[in-house]
Amino acid sequence: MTDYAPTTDTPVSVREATFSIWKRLGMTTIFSNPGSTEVPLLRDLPSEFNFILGLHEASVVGMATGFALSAERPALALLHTTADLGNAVGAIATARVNRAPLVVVVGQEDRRHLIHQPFLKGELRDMAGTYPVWLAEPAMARDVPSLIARAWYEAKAKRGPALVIVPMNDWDQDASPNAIAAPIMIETSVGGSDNGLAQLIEMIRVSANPAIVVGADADSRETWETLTQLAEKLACPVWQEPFGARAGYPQDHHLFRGHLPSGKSRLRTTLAGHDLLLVVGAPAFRQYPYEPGPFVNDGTRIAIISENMEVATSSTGELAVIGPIADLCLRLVDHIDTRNAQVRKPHRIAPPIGRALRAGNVFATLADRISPDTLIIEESPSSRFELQERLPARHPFSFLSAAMGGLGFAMPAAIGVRIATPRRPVIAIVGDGSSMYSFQAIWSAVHYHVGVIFVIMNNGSYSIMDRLAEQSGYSAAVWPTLESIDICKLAEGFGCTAHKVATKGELEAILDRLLPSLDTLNHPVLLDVSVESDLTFEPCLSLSR
Ligand SMILES: Cc1ncc(C[n+]2csc(CCOP(=O)(O)OP(=O)(O)O)c2C)c(N)n1
Ligand SMILES: [Mg+2]
Repeated sequence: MTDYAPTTDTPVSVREATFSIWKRLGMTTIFSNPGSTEVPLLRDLPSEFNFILGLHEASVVGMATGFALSAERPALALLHTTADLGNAVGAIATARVNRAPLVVVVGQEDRRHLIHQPFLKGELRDMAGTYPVWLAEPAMARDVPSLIARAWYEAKAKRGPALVIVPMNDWDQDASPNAIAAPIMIETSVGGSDNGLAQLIEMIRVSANPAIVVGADADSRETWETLTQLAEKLACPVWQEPFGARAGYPQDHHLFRGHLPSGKSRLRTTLAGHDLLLVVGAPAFRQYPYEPGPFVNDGTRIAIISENMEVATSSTGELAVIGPIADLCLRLVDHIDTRNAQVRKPHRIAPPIGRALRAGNVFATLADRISPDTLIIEESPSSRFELQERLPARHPFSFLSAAMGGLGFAMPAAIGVRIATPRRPVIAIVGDGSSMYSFQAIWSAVHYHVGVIFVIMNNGSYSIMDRLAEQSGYSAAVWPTLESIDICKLAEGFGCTAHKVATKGELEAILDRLLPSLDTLNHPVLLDVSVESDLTFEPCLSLSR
């Protein structure tokens, strides 16, 4: 898939990986006025490259600008740290205003002694001001090839100079442990351009066993409809991205298989056997925590459909098509053949057994009672995966969570949703610890008569942090428990109706009382539900399928 094989044991240097990307992207003409920071890159330049020296940096960038405008594709300029970039700023500004796509690589001193302010160290990030359309500094050497590929896409899409700052010792580092975090090819499907669509159709046509991976950006009625048609026509399984903030597919549909694991080894196992992954409205792939190795096994091709440039350019895969998702999926449906479906029976997971109330019991009790259009806003860290399995999204916009993991979102967001759509049933499911970040939002709900139910999963602790501490070998967590907080009293202090719930019977009784008229509820209700911590927490384990 990439021009070098990131999964093999053969080390590939950052320099070699970058050369292969430049060749692939047609950037074999290098305009430069080099210095010492460029020597490691330019040593033994492969014969395919054409090096053009400019005697001042304005000439270097000026020539690259003319080249880009005439060739109608990004041109490559290579500059030498502060002095070069400083001299080139005027020409970079001109390139921006002339709408010339440029990839500008700026050399930096050796990373290993930047801390000691070495000779030639550049304060480069802000030097060209706001003239670059995009700028990146690699956190690690092996990120350089991915960022250079992304710079190409950004320069092309935004038609201006995209800068990448590269410390000189990065070029000889090993690039191989990571796949390139940019697709090999990006096509934009606007104004009737069908190039990307044609490639997608061909990738699907030759695949024997495709699967679809959906994400938050596919959460709309239109996209759900077209994706369902697409999956049914392909008779293929559909997975939801890990840590997605919204649901990209009806999760009660017979082809839905669940949420993908977020670690690479389990991701590979889950997706084994598929020769094509069509990733729609999601990055390929969001991960947590870090695990070495490739995302997928050899032989699995990846194509991405996205409306979001950043998601597309930072995904690993063979092809990304940027355009309106529902429209692209519909056009795929029109162009692909129907395959034979093997229908699997939906699998219902039994609630956990035992006397103490567990998160699984709370979600199973809710699942039996909520209407399909209920919006569940999730902020319950240690039980998120169980929640997603037991409370499948059945309507568009019926699952919502904070996309970047910051706590304090669910309670105010639930209130905002209900203010925007006053009869929409809204339930926020929030950890006891998480509830503290925005608890005062309850005051607004009380004051403005907003009918939201807050279900507080009270396990008396930062349970997920406790599990992570155990897994990291702490003898004991340094943070205390939260048992002393009386959540009901806090809510009542804000004037909110609140109930303590300790048993399944109590939970059923209160939900049976509240849920039938949730659409007309005109004040917030908080349920402080005592649950036992799940002592076997593992991120994104699929319970059901
Ligand atoms: C604003 C913010 N601060 C801190 C964190 C780190 N953090 C993630 S989960 C967590 C504990 C959550 O506890 P709780 O809501 O009780 O959920 P539980 O793990 O018990 O299910 C913390 C502090 C964060 N994600 N966001
Ligand atoms: Mg907790």
